[in-house]
Amino acid sequence: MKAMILMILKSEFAKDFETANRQQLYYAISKAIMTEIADSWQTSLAKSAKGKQAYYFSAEFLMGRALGNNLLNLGDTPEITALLADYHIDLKDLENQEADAGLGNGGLGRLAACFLESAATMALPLHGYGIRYQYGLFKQTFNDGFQVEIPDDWLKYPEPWSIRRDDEALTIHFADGDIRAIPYDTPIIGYRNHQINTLRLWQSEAILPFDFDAFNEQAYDLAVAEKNRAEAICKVLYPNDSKDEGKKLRLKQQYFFVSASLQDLVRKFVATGDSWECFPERYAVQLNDTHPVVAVPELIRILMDDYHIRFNRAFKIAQKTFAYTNHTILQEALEKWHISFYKSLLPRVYEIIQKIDRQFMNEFKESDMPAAHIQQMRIIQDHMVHMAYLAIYGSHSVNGVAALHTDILKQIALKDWYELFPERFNNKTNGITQRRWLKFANPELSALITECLGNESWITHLSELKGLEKFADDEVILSRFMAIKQQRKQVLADYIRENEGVALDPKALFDIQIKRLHEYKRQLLNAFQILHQYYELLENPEKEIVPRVYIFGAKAAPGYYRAKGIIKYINEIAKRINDDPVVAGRIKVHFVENYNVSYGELLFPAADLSEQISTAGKEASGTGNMKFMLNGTPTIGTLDGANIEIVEEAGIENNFIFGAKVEELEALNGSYDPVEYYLTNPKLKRIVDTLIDGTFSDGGTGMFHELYSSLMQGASWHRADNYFLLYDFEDYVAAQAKVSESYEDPIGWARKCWLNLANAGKFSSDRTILQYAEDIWQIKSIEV
Ligand code: GL9
Repeated sequence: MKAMILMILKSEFAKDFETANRQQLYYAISKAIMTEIADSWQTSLAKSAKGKQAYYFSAEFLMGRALGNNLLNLGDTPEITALLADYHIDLKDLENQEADAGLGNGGLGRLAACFLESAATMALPLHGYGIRYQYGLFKQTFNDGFQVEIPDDWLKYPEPWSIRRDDEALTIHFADGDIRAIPYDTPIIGYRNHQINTLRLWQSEAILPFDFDAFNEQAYDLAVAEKNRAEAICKVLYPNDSKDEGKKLRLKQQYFFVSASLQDLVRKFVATGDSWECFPERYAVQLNDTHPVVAVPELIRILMDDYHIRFNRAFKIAQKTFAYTNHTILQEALEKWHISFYKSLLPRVYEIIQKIDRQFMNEFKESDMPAAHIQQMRIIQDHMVHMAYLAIYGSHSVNGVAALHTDILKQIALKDWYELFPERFNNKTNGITQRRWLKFANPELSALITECLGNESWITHLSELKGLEKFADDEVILSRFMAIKQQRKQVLADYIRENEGVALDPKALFDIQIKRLHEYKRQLLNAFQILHQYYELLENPEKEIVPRVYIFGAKAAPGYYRAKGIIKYINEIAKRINDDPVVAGRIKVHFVENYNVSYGELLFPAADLSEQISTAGKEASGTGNMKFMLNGTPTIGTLDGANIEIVEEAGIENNFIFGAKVEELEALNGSYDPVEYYLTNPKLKRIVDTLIDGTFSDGGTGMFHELYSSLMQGASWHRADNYFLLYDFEDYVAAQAKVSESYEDPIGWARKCWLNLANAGKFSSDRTILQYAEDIWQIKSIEV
């Protein structure tokens, strides 16, 4: 290993151990690992190819860093440890050289990453297909409290974890010309089981790098026009979380990676010489939200046009191959494409979609379903292609991502579809991988768990954490547990002081809300509660309270004006509170910059309280909630998404549940008037008024006033206080008071934390992925 690393340093950089810099060392070690695993990777792929395999089609894979996790999953690498010791190099230091692979927006993309890791660990033949964006999700900085976006140039330094395979490149046809799709393969390493799956990301390139004729005539822009057109497709990840942009380039991205991936599968299948009916017996394809749903007509197109299969037969093959996961019911997220885009960009695919739409009509016009309902379910409607409808009709399975979410799909959002195809609907509650989110992010707690349970089996069988319950009253264990929490809080505080220049007291309660910035997630409700605490202290300066540090981490989509207003507002609140000597040592507020996967690895283990306060019915599942729980952190939250299942497992008495339930909000049936709450609750009014009375400055942008209007007035496209902040405010304040009260009893608090950890077993993505494998894909674990 040492010789190999040295060789890479020499061949790639003409350096050695003494002269190489950290980035070069990181690269050389990573490449050496790639060399080490090459044989296992080949063997795994060959074994997998013998049976049925599953493919996760996703526009997003939020992988984060690879080095630390790969070392963890591979197990002992004494050569590397010795080498680092010899040259006094800290492994963490090297890990920090790696750029996060931030090719995703949030939960949906990170779920894809957890699934790949869990599948490899469970030895399931599941591979990922996606896009190799040149720029991932933007980096966030703050300028005077305003979010500023910076391009995420994650490929600036050589990227060791992927292999470019020019020999497997494919051609993709668009109406405005063909382009090449080049695969880059990244190994997905199972936990100490020699199973290695593949994430294949496609990069778009021009067929010819430049036009010599144009070049000779000195028309340089024209000479590279084709290259620019092709490379534009993979240039950047669209930074929207749960919002459909309806941009033509986005449709190009989707079709590009879907067509390449399907061509890749068809090419492999043709080599087997089997009959086409066997295609779904060899390949299962999971469509991660509607982003890859153009796969349905594209597979039919390939079968019809390249292999002369009739439409009906091709449709059935597609239907048996595809399964669709819905990740949100937010209306603005449901993708609809104007037919003019399809006609101009993908005319043949559009013809196939028309055939599918017509077949749907013909199939159901004589059913029990009223004709008007069928009309509302048309795949092509009002000159738009409805991707979710195309997905449901063109696949054999439709799943939601938490029990409540699946119920809402069946009873409300997709009610008509559920009536037509009840057998297609199923739930797969999300999960997270405990290797990254506990073993790697919190090694101290992992060691304590292993000590208590007597073995490490929980690392691949998370429900064994249940065995920790018997230590719930063991004060020695609980105090060691809380000491570890303290240590993780110190590590986080040190990091924030060094990188962001803010001192946080690790003895205070760390109350953390980290997730994308969205109105439905209600960071603004959290901010209002903080202001409430602040004003209470100003009124009673001597009041003793549990000291708290409120930590936020969130990126706002660059075009989401309101979300950016909320960031600025929280930063203004932070400035005011942190500068006020009256509350010093009692409340502090900090918004971390550039929250991403690596930052999450520091934040989740350091939390005392997990904020999961979305409006009931809006958060399909949430997965951050599970990461906190797994690190022994109680939730303050609404009965939304997977929170419901979390308290079912951990006990409602060990969490802090508040707020309206879905049924309650439904029953209001539009009669809710936030102004009433505002006028009848002077404390609340005073807080909401800080948006307009000059308490805080929005730099003259009008952002705060706009936030105020969104709460008080509504607009043509939404009701006033659409997300019920004022409705839930009082209950939230009361729940926060209970948190403080509970925290004052250290043993009682530790017990709550411990019981959350002990009951986190259900939320392993190992469980989730095994359910997909069994219920939807019908794939089996490989003998390893
Ligand atoms: C999301 C949901 O909003 C989350 O509640 C859910 O946990 C994840 C994973 O299933 O999916 N749907 C969605 O569009 N996003 C989610 O996080 N947003 C993005 O990450 C793009």
